[in-house]
This record gives sequence, structure tokens and C-alpha cells, in this order.
Amino acid sequence: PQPVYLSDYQPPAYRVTHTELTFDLDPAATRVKARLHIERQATASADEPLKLDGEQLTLDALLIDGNPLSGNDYQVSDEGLRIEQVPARFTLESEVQLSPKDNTALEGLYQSNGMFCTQCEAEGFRRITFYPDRPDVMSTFKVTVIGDREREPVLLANGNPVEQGDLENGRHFAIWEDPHPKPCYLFALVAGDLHSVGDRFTTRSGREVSLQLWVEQENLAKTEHAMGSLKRAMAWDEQAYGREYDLDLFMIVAVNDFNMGAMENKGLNIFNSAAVLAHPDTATDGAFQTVEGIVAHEYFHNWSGNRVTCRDWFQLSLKEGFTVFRDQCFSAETNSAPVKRIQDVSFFRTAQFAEDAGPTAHPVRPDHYIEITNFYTLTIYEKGAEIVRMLCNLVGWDAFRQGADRYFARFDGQAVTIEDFVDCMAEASGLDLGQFMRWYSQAGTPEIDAHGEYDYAHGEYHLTLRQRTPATPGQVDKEPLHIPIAMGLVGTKSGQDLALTLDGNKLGKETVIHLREDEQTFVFTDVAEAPVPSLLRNFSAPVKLHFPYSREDLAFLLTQDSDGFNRWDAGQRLAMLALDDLIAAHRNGVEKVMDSRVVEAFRTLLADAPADKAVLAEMLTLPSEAYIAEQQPIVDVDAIHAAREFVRQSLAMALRDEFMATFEANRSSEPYAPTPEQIAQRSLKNVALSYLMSIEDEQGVALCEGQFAANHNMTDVRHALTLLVHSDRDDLASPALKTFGEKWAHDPLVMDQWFTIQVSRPQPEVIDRVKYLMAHPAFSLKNPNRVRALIGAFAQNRVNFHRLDGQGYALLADVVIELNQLNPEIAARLITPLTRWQRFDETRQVLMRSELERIQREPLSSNVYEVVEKALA
Ligand code: B3K
Ligand code: ZN
Repeated sequence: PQPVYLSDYQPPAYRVTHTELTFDLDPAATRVKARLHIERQATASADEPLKLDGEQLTLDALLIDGNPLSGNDYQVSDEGLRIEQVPARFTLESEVQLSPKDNTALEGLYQSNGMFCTQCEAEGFRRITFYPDRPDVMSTFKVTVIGDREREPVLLANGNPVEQGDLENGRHFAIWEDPHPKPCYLFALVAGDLHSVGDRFTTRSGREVSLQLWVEQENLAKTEHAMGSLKRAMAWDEQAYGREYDLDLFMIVAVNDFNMGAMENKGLNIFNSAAVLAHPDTATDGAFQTVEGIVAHEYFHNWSGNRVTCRDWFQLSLKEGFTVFRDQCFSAETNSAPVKRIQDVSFFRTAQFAEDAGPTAHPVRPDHYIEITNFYTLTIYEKGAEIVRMLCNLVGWDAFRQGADRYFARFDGQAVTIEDFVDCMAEASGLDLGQFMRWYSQAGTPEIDAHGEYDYAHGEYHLTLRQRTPATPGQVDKEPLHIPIAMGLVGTKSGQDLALTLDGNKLGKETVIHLREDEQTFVFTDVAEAPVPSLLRNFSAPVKLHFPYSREDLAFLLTQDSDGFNRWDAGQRLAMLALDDLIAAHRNGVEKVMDSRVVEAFRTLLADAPADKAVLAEMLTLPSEAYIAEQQPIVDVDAIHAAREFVRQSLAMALRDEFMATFEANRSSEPYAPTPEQIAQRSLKNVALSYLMSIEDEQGVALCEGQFAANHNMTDVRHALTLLVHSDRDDLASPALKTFGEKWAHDPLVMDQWFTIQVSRPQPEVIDRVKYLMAHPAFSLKNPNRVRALIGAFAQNRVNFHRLDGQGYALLADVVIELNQLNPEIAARLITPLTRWQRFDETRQVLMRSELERIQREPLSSNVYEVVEKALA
């Protein structure tokens, strides 16, 4: 497979102004007729051939302006169709045949539970018909769907319904028209036995929009939360960005087999059922929040992605980074803002930092790729969102909003680049964002070494910052970035933020300093008392910041920092210092001793609890094993697990009564609601229960059993079940698992949780459980959610996946090899943990590499090929 380069971009020679499609649906032999209205661009020469993308299609007819072409007039290859001579303006008609039921890759037109559905982004449309499958070709669409009246009573496509009726032989049809020109990756079709829940939304200019959520009958009771989320998102986009919806109808469909979370097809969003269905009995608080966030994300794409789209796939972060930033802000406003930030950053620093430090590291705007599907990454999405967040903070909200208005107005209906977006921000703010653009082209996580000195004699604080970005594959030399660092100086006597004066300018009590050089010193004057600096507040830039904080400094910031995020971060840093010592002790076979400062810090937190219970729950949660691993030069999974367990148990023993009191104080029998207050209370209660269960406290175990049996809501049930299964009390765990599995056997989304809980436990025989569950009748490699729930979850089970006998690696490689044939996109994603082999000890490195090599010897899809090749390079 050959890479595609950004520098090779050429505008299209031909555009499609209007697209007419007719689908005659059949599981094994769907016929697609296309009538494309095509025009040569003024810039292209008359002898420019017409090249259309097309894969796995059987071409049955081809006509230009009504005249059939003969075999000499065109060529069909694995990649598509080429016609040497075409007029400047013409209609091209084609008829192809394809087999949705055999489409296990879930790209293009496929079947899920007997229902027909599509996934076209990025390059799935070429599996539906011959077409210029690139985002800078935008066309209006008219779509006729013909299906079986019994099997497919509901026939949906983008836009507005214009006609429907019956045909012979039990068939019927529906015609849809989408007046907004769109790239073909936003095309969608759904047909099946679906049922809908309806609602309405009136836009602020008075347009009545009909909202429909289409699901299988048994899921009708799980739609309320998504519908509510959609209406909140529609209102938020009007209020925050002045963006209204632009069609009379907005539809969401839930499907069980889906590679990603959801897809923003114009007017017809298609969702993984896991990202849209939620009911208190079946979904956890976390799942409710995910549904809200993804519903909003896909809705926001209607402007950031659909009305204004990407010129080419290198610009993917233009729509994804911006839209993730938008959904993060929305969720922050509807939930607890500090907790949303803590959770996002915590995930980011674990998973994106690891990606940025590994063999598949790439810039937010990559300059080449082999398989674009591999680039729907944390870097494109989450780091892209962090860059947009920095932009917003740099220019300020008002200028950012003006810049966004400009962007939407200027580029409406166009396919544009990241420069176009940043230019609007530069124009609206008057700032020079030249150096800032490096964030898009430079891969790797910048590291900042900071140190500070207080000069008592002059009342000055000198803060020196040095930045460097480590080399990443294909990018050895890095240039300094423009890094905004939000900060304050917290007085050690007063415990208050001190007034900041820099270069004679009075800056208030919090400011943003701009690091642009390799090294810079900032001298704050009139600093009345010795401070502890609070740096990178609210994670103002996606960097690793090192500052030689003492444990006393961190304990101080934990209670005194005015920035909630940094209070949490100080706790994490304090715990990390203790964990580092314990990891070393474990490796050296020395007795482990708990750092009393951590115990005292936790005691203070529990006694003097912050008002936001959700924040407290986060503060009481230790860094995850994955995050701790990220901080180590060589990952020692066993030492990390042992050290973390030791800290958990020490805290539980020392603060047993406090945890018990916290648990009791936060129990509630109120009817479940996914409100921020209830979610906060449940998380705090469940964190306390986790501590009690870590020492198998007798009363704690009874409370855990009771919580499981009470069956009040899935958050509490799942948490209790997880704690039982992860404890050594098999006498309690086995019957609980059995009850749960039998009760929910009919519900795939709950069964996914049942699989995950079992394969995440730390006990070593879990590998056998994974093998046993792979043979379970409810397991299937064809369902991505199930694969993620079982295999994906096992690969996150750090002590067991990284077993020294290599069985964990071998199991994953076996699955990847099989999935490579069925679903290359999912196969390539699943390899990720193996690609991180450089981070482990020699023995594991050898084992991991040999599994990668075993995969490499197979005939590979371009998806898997690209990942393995990078991992072994
Ligand atoms: N835009 C889709 C991505 C789907 C791509 C799958 N290969 C989801 C989203 O970001 O909203
Ligand atoms: Zn998106």
C-alpha cells in the first residue's frame, strides 16, 4: 500500500453538481443506480480523464448523456473507474450491484440485525457507487430507496421526505431530497423495521423542526435521555455560537453494529446503540454522560463539519478538534465544569500522551497516511480540541466567537483547511498566530522544565521555563512552540493568590504567560511573600510540566490553590511521589511504607470536604495504573499494580471510619435521575465503597452485597458487581455474575458490561476466562461493541495482558489476525497496546515484537499493515 501526501493535493478536475441515486435493496444483491450531473472545472484541461473511486462493486451499466459506453471507453480497476474522454458537462449513469449482508467491515452499505444502514466517512461511499469520493466535491442529493414492505417498513435517507408509495411484489419506495450540497461521506441510508419517538424543537428564528429517534421496538424505552440531550444541544448551539438547525427534520438512528460512536450524516445521524440508548436500569451515569456528549457532538457537526467541511482528510482535525471542543464546553455547562475538565485531562494525559510518545505518533495535521481510517485518533480529536481551546483562551471568548462567525459565514458550503479557520481567529483578534500554527504540524508532547526562586531581598519571584519536544517518527528536529501557561503565585503565609506584576504591568491575581522561546525567565516583582507557583492552571496547554514541588508544596496547593483543576492535580502529583517510592520498594524487595502525608491529605479532604462532591470523588481517586505507567521510564506492570494496591489499602485502613461515614452520608433512595447532583453523590459514595472493599472490610462487603441486591440503578449495581468480582470473594462474585448474566441476557448493551467486568479483574486466571467467554454463544467477532467489551477490555487489564508467559499478547494477536479479514478498522485499533512495546522490559519487548511479527506475516489489510509496519519500524 502506498501513502497519500498532503503536498500532492490537487483540486478536483470534475465536480458533481447534483446526485440522483436509486437503491433497490436486497441483502445479497442490492442494485444501486446513480445519475451524476458532472461539470469539468475551468482550471482543468479538456483531455483530463474522469476518475471515479469505486471498490468491491460489480458494474452492470454505464452511460454518458443516455448513451451506453462500450468496454473500450473506460477501465475498471480495484480502485475505481476511469473514462478517458468526457464532455465538459454531462450526466453519467451507472448501475452497480453489491452484497450488504457480506459486508463485515461495516463500511459502505451493510446490514446490522437485519437492518440496512451505511457508514461512509471517510471512504465508504466508494463501496456504494462509483463517485469522486473526496470531501471537496459537494453535491445536492436526491435518493430513492426501494425495499420490502414487511422487512423494511421504514426507508430513510438524508434531507426531507418528498414522496413514498407502494410498488409491485410487496415492495415500496421512499424519495428523499437534501437541498444542502454535501460531500458523499455525509450520505446516509437506513431501512428496516424501526420505530420512532418524536419531538419538536423551535429554533430561535421560529423554524419548527421535527425530531425523530429511530430504534428497534424493544429499545423505545431507552430514548428519552438522547432526545433531551439533543434539544439541549440545539439550544446551546444557538446561544453559544448563534447556529441554528437548517432542515425541517432531524433524525437519529440506533444500530447495534457500528465501528465508532456515531456519525454526523446530514439530517440523519447514525449512532452506535451504545452511544444513544440509556435507561437507569441498564446504563451507568458515565454512559448517560457519554450519550449526552456524543449526541451533542454529532449535532454540532451540522455546522462544524457539514455546512463547512474539510478540503481533504489531512484537515480532519478542522472539524473534529473544533467539534470536540464544542461538545466539551457544552458538557461542562450542563454538568460539573471542573469535573468535566478533570476527566477529560486525565484521559488525555493517559491515552493521548501515550500515542504521542509511541510509534504511531503523528501531527494534528498529518502530512501523509496510508489508511485514513487509522487517523481517527486521540491526537486528531482530543489534541485537536486542546489546540482550539488554547486558541480560544489566547484570543478570548469574544474574539473567538467573532472568529467562528466569520469562519461559518465566509466558508459556508465550502470545503476548507485548518489555515482558513486559524486565519479567521487571527483576523478577529488581531493576533499573530504564525508560531502557534506549529501545534498542527509538530507531533509529540512538549515537556516543560520549570523552576522558580524567591528573592526575599527584592521581593521578586523568578520563574524559568524551558521547553523541548522529543523526537517522533519522521520528525527529529522540533521547533519551540507558542505555549500559553495560565498561572498564579500562591502566598505560603496567606494561602491567597498574590497580585502579579510582570515587566511593570499589574496583571491581577492570575495571568497567562507566553512561552515562545526554548527558554525564558519571567521576573515577577512586588511579591510580598514567598509563593508556591500554581502552573498550567486548568491544563492551559497539552504539555508535560515538571516543577520540583516538595510534598509540602503539593499538600499546600491541594487545599489552597484557587484553581480547582490544579488542586486536583496537586493531589495526583502528591500521590505519584508516594507511588514512585513504593514502586521502587517493590522492585528492590524492600518493605513498603505508606507516606503519611498522603494519608493526612486525604484525611483533610474527607473532613473538610469541598462543596462539589464530584470533585471530591475525583480527588480521592488515585492515578490509574495506565497513568502511572506513563510516568515511568520502563513500565513495570506488577510493581505499579502492587504499589497502587498498597496505597489504596493503606488509605482504606487508616481512614476506614471516614470512608464508612462518607458512604453512609451519600446513600440515597431517591428515584434515579442523571442530574449532576445525583451523579456527584453516587460517585463519592462508590469511591468510598471501593476503598472499603479494597481491604474486604466485613461491613463494607455487606454494604456492597446490599447495593448489588437493592438493584436501584445500573451505576450502583455495576459498581457493586465490579467490586465483588474484583475481590477475592468468589463465593459472592459467582452467584452475582450469574444472576446478572441471566437477568440481562436479552440486552446486548448490558451484556457488554457483563463481559468487561469479568475480564478486568486482577486475578491471574482471567486469561482462561477470556478464552471461555470467547466461546460463549453471546460472543461474536462481527460485533465491534462485543469485541471491545471482551478483547479490548482484556488488553486494558494491565497485569494480565502483560503476563510474562506472553499468553495475553498471543491471544490479542490471534484476534487481530482473524479480524483483519472481517473488519480491518477494528483490527487495526485493537493492536494499539502491542505497538507500545518499547515501554516495557526486555522480556516483554521480545514477546510483544514477536506477536507483531507474526501478524506481519499474514496477508494484511492496509489498515493493519500500516499500524504494524510503524510499530516495528
Ligand atoms: N465523524 C465520525 C467519524 C467516523 C469515521 C469512521 N471511520 C464520528 C465523529 O467524529 O463524529
Ligand atoms: Zn466528530
